[in-house]
Amino acid sequence: LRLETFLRRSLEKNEMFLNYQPQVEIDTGRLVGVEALVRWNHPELGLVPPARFIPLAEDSGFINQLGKWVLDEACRQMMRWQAQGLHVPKMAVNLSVKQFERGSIAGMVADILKETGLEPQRLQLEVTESVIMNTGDALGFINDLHAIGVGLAIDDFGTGYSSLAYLKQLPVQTLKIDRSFIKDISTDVNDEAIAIAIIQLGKSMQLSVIAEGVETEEQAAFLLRHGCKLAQGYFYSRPVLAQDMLERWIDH
Ligand code: G
Ligand code: G
Ligand code: MN
Ligand code: NA
Repeated sequence: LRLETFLRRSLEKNEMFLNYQPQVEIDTGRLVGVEALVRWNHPELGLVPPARFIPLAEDSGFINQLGKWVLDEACRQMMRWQAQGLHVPKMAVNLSVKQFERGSIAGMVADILKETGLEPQRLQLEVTESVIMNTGDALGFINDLHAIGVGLAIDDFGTGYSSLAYLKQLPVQTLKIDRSFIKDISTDVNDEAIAIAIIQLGKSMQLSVIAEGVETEEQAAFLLRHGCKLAQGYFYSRPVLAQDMLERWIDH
């Protein structure tokens, strides 16, 4: 309960900030985008992990305010990097199921894009399979988002229950292979089979596929060999501050 009280005041107290994790093209090492990941630094509690506060924010409804703040901050950061000479092609932002339950969020997203000046095609919204399957009118909301020109990615792909028939109807451009399948990719035959199946699925449905949680060169090589061109994970970079992005990626 104390945590919830603290959480409610976190935004006004400027305790939230964003980290950015690079997404790269495996064979060239080229930066193709970043994923924004929210962090909460409380003066007494220290860094509270998102796994603790995101569910709490979802239960209390605070996620709507927080989600809006994250989106706004992430879009503003794209414009700041641009002004500093760093072109980051795409910004990926996670959406929570609760942000859909309120009704169409396309209006909110459109307002933020307009205010910040970020081109819609440079924003990619990540939704998990379970969000899509468990939200009554997910297809409607996703179509609304598609209509304003933003990209959509299915996060943690392979862990939910999306039927392929349903997937076919969704205007998504990207599948993110869940990191649980990448972890033992070269030693566990089941994980290997799942990863390969997702890569093939992406190829046949003309979707781009990005592997999450890539930690080793072997994993990257395996993915590339099987036709997965994009990756994100500690092998390339941990989630970092905006300033670190600038130092590491400018002129690349
Ligand atoms: O770094 P990692 O510990 O950041 O993130 C843990 C979980 O928190 C992930 O499942 C991630 O999707 C989620 N998460 C991180 N940032 C956000 C955000 O801005 N919004 C939502 N809804 N989830 C987020
Ligand atoms: O659920 P989602 O994919 O949005 O969350 C991303 C989460 O994965 C974040 O917690 C992020 O810190 C974490 N992450 C990113 N790269 C790696 C990695 O290479 N290994 C592990 N174990 N976690 C990672
Ligand atoms: Mn994600
Ligand atoms: Na994920």
